[in-house]
Amino acid sequence: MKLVVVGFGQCGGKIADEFNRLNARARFRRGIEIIAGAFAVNTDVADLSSLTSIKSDYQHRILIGNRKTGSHGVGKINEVGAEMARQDGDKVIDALRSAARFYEADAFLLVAGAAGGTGSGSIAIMAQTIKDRYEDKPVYALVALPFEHEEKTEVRTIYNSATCLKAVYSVTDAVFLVDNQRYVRKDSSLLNNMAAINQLIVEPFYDLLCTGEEKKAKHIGTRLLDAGDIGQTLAGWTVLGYGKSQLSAIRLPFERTRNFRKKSTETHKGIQAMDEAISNLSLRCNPKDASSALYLLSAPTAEMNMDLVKELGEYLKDTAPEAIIRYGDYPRGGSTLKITVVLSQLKTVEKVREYYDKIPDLIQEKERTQEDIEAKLKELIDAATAVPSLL
Ligand SMILES: Nc1nc2c(ncn2[C@@H]2O[C@H](COP(=O)(O)OP(=O)(O)OP(=O)(O)O)[C@@H](O)[C@H]2O)c(=O)[nH]1
Ligand SMILES: [Mg+2]
Repeated sequence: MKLVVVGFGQCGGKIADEFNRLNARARFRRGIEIIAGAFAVNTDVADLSSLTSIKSDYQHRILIGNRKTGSHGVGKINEVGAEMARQDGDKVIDALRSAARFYEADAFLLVAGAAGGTGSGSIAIMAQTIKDRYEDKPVYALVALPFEHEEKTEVRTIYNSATCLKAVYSVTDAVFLVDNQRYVRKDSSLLNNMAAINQLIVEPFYDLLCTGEEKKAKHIGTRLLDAGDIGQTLAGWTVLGYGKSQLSAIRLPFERTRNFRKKSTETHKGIQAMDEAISNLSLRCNPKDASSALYLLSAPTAEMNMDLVKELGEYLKDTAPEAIIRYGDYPRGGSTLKITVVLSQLKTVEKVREYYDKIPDLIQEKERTQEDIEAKLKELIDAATAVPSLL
């Protein structure tokens, strides 16, 4: 599956940059392309300059709203981000079309941080513009949710996240939710290491996108997971994750498992990798809420066997009993077994619900603060009545 990836704002741009690196890896290591074009859109010229992988011309690093924002971002006011996208949407479309491989793309993936200004405000507007223009290609979004400390300390965080999520959900085919806080769970040093977090965010897409693009028979599994399967699975709120197990020794491809004990160890390793994928999902959710799911087993040919595929399917069925499950096997890798899991069509997502539920109080508080400011200003003006005027 080939994607056109477009990042909005700083967060979106950095993650799109990481997708472009993922493509370079696929090209050099596997001789295939998985990204049909990578772009960054921002109101901030410095953010665009800090990217390293996306082509540095103005057709790939697209500056929007420069007169109004002075090329310095929109300072967390996502309504301004939305306005800039409305004004400069055509500029973005023209740039996307200029990509050499644009027409090879199976889908669009738009990326942004929910809590910022530019990305949070512009992603849904651009998703809508792209959808109207290219009706035959699905438009997916990947939205990064803020860290806990941002939710506690920055007033606009919740407001921006809720408005962004509502808008994005209503105009895209599926929304990948990625919770920044999840990535610092096990390793708090990551809190200040966005580059490392971004690598973890894009990693589950690697095999998922590569498998359908393989041309050599030896890398095509008995059950190929292609763009069609992925498209059938993805709808609405979506999470993904991956896990891996180290295989003990590299075996030659013809040396298939005959020994039942060895076979059960492999199955065990497969389940262990799937378990890791599920506990590392990009956002904490209840898998029982998923109406569709997929898993991709990627391992050396010698390690693949139908028992393993079957057991993995049963395991996922137990975890997400209401989901229609699609799967694929991907003969790749030397000594690791990898499992990628996607849970989609989630009926409800607690984290999103929490943002929405906080909005009425936030709006009331905002109105109260505004009234308070106006009352204080009026008091000061009244107190100046007796002061002679110089004007
Ligand atoms: N995962 C990830 N999150 C990021 C990154 N950069 C910023 N964020 C998160 O994104 C949110 C802030 O959004 P930004 O993308 O910086 O804001 P922006 O869209 O550039 O908007 P303005 O700067 O206000 O114009 C915060 O929740 C950050 O934690 C990144 O590289 N990776
Ligand atoms: Mg910015």
